[in-house]
Amino acid sequence: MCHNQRKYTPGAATVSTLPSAADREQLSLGTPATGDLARSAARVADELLTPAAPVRLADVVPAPEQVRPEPADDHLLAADTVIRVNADSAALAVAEHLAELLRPATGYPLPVTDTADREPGGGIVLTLTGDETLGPEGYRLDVTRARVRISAAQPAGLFYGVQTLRQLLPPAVESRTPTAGRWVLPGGSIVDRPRYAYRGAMLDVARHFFPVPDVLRVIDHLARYKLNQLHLHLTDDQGWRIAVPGWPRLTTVGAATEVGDGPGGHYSTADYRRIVAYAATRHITVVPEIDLPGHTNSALVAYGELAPDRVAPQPYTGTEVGFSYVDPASERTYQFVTDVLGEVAANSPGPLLHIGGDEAFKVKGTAYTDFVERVQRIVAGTGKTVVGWHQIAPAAHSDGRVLQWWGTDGDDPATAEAVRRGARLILSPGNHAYLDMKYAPDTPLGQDWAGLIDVRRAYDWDPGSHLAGVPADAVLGVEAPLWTESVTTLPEIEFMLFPRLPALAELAWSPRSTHGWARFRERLAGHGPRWTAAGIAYHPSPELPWPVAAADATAASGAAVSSDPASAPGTSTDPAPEADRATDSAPVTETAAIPSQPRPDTAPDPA
Ligand code: TNX
Repeated sequence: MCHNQRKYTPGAATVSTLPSAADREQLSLGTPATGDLARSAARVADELLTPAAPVRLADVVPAPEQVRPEPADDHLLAADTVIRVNADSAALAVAEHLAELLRPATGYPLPVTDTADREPGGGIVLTLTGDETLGPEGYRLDVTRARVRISAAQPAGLFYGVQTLRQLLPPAVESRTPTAGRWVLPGGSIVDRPRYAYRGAMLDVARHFFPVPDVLRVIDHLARYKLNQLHLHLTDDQGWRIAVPGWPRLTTVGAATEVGDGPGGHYSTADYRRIVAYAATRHITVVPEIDLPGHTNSALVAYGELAPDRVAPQPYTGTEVGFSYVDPASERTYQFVTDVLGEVAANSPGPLLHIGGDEAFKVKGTAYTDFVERVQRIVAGTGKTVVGWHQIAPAAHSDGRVLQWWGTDGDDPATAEAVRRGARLILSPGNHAYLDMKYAPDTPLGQDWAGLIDVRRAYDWDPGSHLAGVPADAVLGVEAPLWTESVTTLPEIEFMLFPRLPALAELAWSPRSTHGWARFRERLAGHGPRWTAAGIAYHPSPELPWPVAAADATAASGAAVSSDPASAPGTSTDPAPEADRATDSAPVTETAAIPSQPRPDTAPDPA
């Protein structure tokens, strides 16, 4: 699929053909993720046996704003370490989250007490301070021999400080079973705040449906890298995934398909609320998307009355786009849209509601802009702020509206003009941020219409100056979308997310002054053993200097691991969301917690 075919051309009536026939065959067969996934599986076993290098304060991803190491001030956690926090319910929840992260591997009880205000002393202290200079999401971390202190103005800042703290412990802290180790944190201090307020990832649960536990685990992955938005692409031609009272056939009929011949599925209201609530515990806001007026075949299958000819089409399980639409000339359509958006808004505490708007190739000119403008008013009526793919740019401005730019050439006058009229932007450039693109020609999953996206390509661009004619202050942030035409399982999601998601997270969080591929690839490679310990099925990108001993061992063992994605790395150790993890029943295993070796030399930077 070439990118020109996918660019929105007002008035173009083409049904855009997505992947080639060969690609499609591969997609609908749910091609076993061979090669890379298998090599990745081999690495899992090897890395768990490889002693990890000591973690340095400057190894954090995303790079913090300021880092001041004090090597003489390392802090050793102990079996009697206590976590102390202010008597504030949101801060207490962060402290409890920290304890839950650390208890399984350390086997320490790590009691949480609300005595941070009263008692001086050691251990881990989380304090809410009045220091507004840190902003709503910033934090300060001070590691000394005597104590580890995270301070922040808001609970979100404490939460991000906790994610940093977690990365400073040896990789085996990610293990779900007690692991013998010296739980050392490198001494010094970090002062940190995000560059952008919007730091997101998108999961397409429409092309393939993913059950709630998979989504919760993806939320955990976002939280590790300080992302704060999960955009859920809830509806598309191949399936409708969210229950709407009064429109039962959306889920009994519209949800029963997905790409290929899988059974589909949907989220009940309770499921959706569970996702939203779990995300909130990770300081992540769900941005729900109902894609309109195109990408609606599944709705039309359920309710033919919404179709322009009032005839329900056949279910669609292929991967083409641009052929379906709800009738923009029918009042019934607006009743439908009002009910659906009202329901989704009611269950979504966040401020944003995404209306899609992409690739409605058959709704042209003013029929399209009139439709978008009316839907923008419906969104405003729910009290939410509208987001749409950048194709909605030609529609009139509405208060606060946000465009999500997914183009590939950085020069888009229609979007720049919408920004001049007041729109703000989320940047998801297809050729840098699209996590459904292949890493390399031989990547067993994914597409390539926007190009190949290796880790460096995901990392090497600047959201602040990416789009011509758009001032830096119009950019709300960055989002990495994962479309799932070819992605069918949780390990496959992880394979496409890691290691690129952390690269995009760094663009969204870190000040531009920290940007640099040579150091980034080293910092990121150091996370490989962490992902292994967490059972994450990552792609072992050849661009990164993975810890040497593990790389050698992988080469020696070859790729002789099953090519069945079901045995891919992420499934090797039951990839449960953190909330579902067992904490204290498992046996003690000796793994990589003891930082007994200096950091191995890494491969020279090819740059
Ligand atoms: C474009 S990006 C789409 C999606 C596809 C994706 C595949 C956008 C708004 N629309 O419908 O899934 O390409 O890469």
